[in-house]
Amino acid sequence: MTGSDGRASRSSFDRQWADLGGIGRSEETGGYRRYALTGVDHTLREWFAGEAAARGLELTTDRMGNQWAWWGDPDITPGIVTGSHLDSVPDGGAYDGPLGVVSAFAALDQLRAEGFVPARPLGIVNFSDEEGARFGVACAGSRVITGAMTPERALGLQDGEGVTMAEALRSAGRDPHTIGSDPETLKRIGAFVELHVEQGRGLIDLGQPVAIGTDIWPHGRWRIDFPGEANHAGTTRLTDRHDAMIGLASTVLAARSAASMHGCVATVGKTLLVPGGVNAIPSAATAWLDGRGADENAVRRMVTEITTAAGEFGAEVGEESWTPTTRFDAGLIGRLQEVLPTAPLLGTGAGHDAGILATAGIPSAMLFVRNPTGISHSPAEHADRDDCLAGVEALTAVLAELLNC
Ligand code: HGY
Ligand code: MN
Ligand code: MN
Ligand code: MN
Repeated sequence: MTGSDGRASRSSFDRQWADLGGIGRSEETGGYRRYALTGVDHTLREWFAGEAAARGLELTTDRMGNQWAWWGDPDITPGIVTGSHLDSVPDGGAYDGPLGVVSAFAALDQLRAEGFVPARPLGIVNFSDEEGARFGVACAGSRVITGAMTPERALGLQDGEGVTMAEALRSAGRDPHTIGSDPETLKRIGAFVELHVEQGRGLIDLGQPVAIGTDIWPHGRWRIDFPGEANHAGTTRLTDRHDAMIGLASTVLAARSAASMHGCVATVGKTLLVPGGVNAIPSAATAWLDGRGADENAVRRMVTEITTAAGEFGAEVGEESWTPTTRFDAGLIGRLQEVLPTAPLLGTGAGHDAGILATAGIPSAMLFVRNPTGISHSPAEHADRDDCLAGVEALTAVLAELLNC
């Protein structure tokens, strides 16, 4: 891979990035609203299919709607797969997900421009519903095809309007009965490398553009339902109130102190109040808790404390998803280190499809690209173009190594 001027990958990256930039972007906030099974999602999937077709790649869609674009036939030899996701959190940044997909196509273009002939297939994937922004469970696309989530559970998930995933699939013209685990797809993957914008400050502090991922912290999501009694905001005496919001507010503060006590992080980024009137005391309040930390037992202890605190207000706590500590494949990491000797090793507190595949036994690893703001899941998320191109170059070199045998 020496002597490459990288021109092919630079022009490919810039063109793709310009194409994607306007899809699902809010003029008002500058953030992205790219949610599963919506019109924007359909446009993104058409964009992905167009990029695959333009390169003569064989496009397949699996039993959860994940898209796979193949250079070579993975049914003859399992391939090397790269890629990521195109969906976002509400008002998310431009890079979380799309950087991995765009870099994958740009790396393929670079390999081809250099006359590289792979000894095994190269696949590029767009995982569906990685953020779980609409239906509440992250990595739904990779969880269902690996069996980490049953199709029944997925189909019953509801969005904020009460629309189930099954109904959303039907509205998108897809048969809900077709979703499920997909061993046919999984056996085509020899190894998976996901390039992703860093969602923290690690590379800023290390002064490097690219890192090799080592592991993903254990993390989970819990739904907490607080009971209450609707009543008039103006005429109801304080002593007569059964205000669901009080329990929620108190539990959020308890979560913060439990997190600090146990060296973890806890976030309540989504709540729902019923009836949701300014002058009506809430009869019900729901909080979704996101809990993570380097140590699984510490996270469990933190969540137990939060559950106890919520229980004092009569709340019910249900686990929505749990992902144990995920270590990426040591052998694969070793090969990435040979190709990228100056790249530091970096763990992450963010979940990724690479983690779900690794848990399913598929050799997986990640590359992270520096984010100078250190902020993610926000319009402030950023990666400088030079660092993005350094990521493409690193991914190209890694793929050349892995595709050579
Ligand atoms: O939530 C996460 O960690 C990932 O960005 N889905
Ligand atoms: Mn994300
Ligand atoms: Mn992501
Ligand atoms: Mn991901």
